[in-house]
Amino acid sequence: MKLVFAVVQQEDAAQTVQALSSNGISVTRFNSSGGFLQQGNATLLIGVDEEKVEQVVSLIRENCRERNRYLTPMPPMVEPGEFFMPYPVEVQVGGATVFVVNVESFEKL
Ligand code: 2BA
Repeated sequence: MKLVFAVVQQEDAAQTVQALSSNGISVTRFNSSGGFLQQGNATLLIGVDEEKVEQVVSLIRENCRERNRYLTPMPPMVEPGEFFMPYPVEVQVGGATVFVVNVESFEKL
């Protein structure tokens, strides 16, 4: 058995969960946030037999798309009379960041 962790954008999370569920794949969704942008995203936790991992990754790929986000840098300390114009920095996010790990044991109690 494998455990798939997928960090997805919030906009894509509901339809990805729906696609997985309607294909009979169990999924748990956590609200999370990225360390770099400090913006909300979602992490999906999906436990599946190894032969289903490819299907899971395909469903995630089909439902998550790349987007541009903007990060406004923190202003530095400026001396009186100096002027700082914080230009937003464009960052490409997604479709999804996917980790697949081995499961040592799986029980439903
Ligand atoms: P964030 O950490 O908020 O990162 C958002 C996007 O910012 C990233 O998109 C990437 O394009 C950019 N980015 C991240 N760190 C950067 C850096 N040090 N310098 C320049 N740009 C940087 P994605 O790569 O698509 O990642 C989306 C989200 O997936 C991340 O949100 C984070 O929550 C998660 N993630 C990505 N890689 C991860 C990893 N190795 N381990 C754990 N979570 C990860």
